Amino acid sequence: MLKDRMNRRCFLKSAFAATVLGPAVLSIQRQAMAVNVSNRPNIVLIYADDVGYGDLNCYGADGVPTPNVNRLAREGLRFTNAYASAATCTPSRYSLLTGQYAWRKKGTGVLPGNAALIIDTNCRTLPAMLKQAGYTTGVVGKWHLGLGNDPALLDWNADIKPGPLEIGFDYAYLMPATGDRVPCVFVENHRVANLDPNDPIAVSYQKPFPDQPIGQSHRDQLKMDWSHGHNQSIVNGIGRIGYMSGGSAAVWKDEDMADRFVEKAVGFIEDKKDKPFFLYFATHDIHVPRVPHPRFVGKTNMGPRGDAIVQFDWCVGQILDTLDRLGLTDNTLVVLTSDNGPVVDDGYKDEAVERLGSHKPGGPLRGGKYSAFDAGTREPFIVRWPKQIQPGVSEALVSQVDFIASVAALTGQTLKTEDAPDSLNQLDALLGKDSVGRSHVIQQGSGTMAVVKGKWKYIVPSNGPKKYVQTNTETGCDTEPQLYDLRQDPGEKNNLAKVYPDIVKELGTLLQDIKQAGRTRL
Ligand code: NG6
Ligand code: CA
Repeated sequence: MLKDRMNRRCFLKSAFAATVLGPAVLSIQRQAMAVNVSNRPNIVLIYADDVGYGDLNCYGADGVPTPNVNRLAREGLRFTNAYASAATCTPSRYSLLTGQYAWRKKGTGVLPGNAALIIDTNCRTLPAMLKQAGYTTGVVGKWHLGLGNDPALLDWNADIKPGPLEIGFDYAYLMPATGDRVPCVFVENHRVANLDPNDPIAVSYQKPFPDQPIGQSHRDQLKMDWSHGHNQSIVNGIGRIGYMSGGSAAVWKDEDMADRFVEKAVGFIEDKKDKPFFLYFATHDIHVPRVPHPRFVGKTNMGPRGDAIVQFDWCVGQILDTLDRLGLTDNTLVVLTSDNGPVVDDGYKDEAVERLGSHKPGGPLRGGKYSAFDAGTREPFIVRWPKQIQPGVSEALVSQVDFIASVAALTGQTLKTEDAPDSLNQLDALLGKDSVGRSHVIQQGSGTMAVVKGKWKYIVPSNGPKKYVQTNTETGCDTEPQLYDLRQDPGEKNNLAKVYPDIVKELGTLLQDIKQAGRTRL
């Protein structure tokens, strides 16, 4: 302990502290000047799945009508340099809720559907902190952070814990992992919803259940065929990752999932509206399998992927309409963003590739989901709070990992050193009062990492494959160092590493220092 403290003191004195931690020190000062607590807004965080930088109308997509997201952008602040922490789901969500970069903790990669909870129940998470600030906290939608203590002991027919209720949420209605992973049931608080005790659920990620048809051998039974993976249990006519049996009454219908989540989210807002509330609304859209409700089918020319974007937009509209109806709009902070960048073929034959046309899911950016190139983690990001935020566009550099420190400042909570170690108070940036934001941000791709500082982006050399052939993703991996000028070259085409070796060195050292420090915020 003492040694740790002394190390920290030495560390503080280093040149690194002056250059890198400068903004962090500032952020602590700002935190001390917390906004008037009596002004606490409700907070709704709409977290899309796999929506890319170029997938929404207000970010340049013209083949997809997204009037509700457009409304949010018109009435709020639309960011052009906002990042998820990672290019896949679990690590981004882990960082969002804990304020710690996921790469600091082992076991935070994409989780199977029966994984144990990866967030320490002693951690002061975003919901735990907001609960202390007097908020009622709820999560509806995709979880993908594990449940229970031990996959071998997890019983889907009994109380399922620890989970969201043990890390600070008062209410939870969850898809446990992903739409393409078993178990395909919703968990409400500690229990599988609608479970018939006479038809118990069993889950395995090792072996199929006897006599059960699986996607690998029974393709003729599938209503949507797989292109890679997704060939294990067949649920609702769709091959999944993992095996499950039983629980027929509880098994979801993919077509109804958006309606179910909206119903639960709206119900939460209606029930909790008299006190400040925090709703984390994590949609399944537009992750695979993309099976929107029939009323959205054909709303675009892009097939299920485009139609799923329209369904996502409808969900956003339902939340905004509910806030209007209840007179909550003015004093509710709504944040809309996505967990990682876009992917077109993520394992099902849903015509996403064939019908993409001129649509660019990553907009002008290179790469996509899984990638250390910018499309992997640069996300649509819109913040609306009519009472406090002037509508417009912000180029400030912000990261989802900052959400907890920023909201702590907003609600008058002080973070301790051990809380949310990588989260910086960017409240001023989120409210449009600071157009700069962070000095740097770290991006976690699937095979390598990158750091953005000002206009520069450095990708660490690695031996990973340059391309994931099945998803057609450029990963950003290369054995050579890569340096891009994001301002001149947002598509990361022109590697300047050999031209500016000093900048390569500086950013490499910055990344190393942040890794070694174990934290970003002082
Ligand atoms: C991959 C899946 C992909 C998706 C991803 C996680 C296969 C072949 N691919 O392993 O379909 O589920 O994991 O996506 O199984 S995420 O958005 O939840 O991170
Ligand atoms: Ca995702």
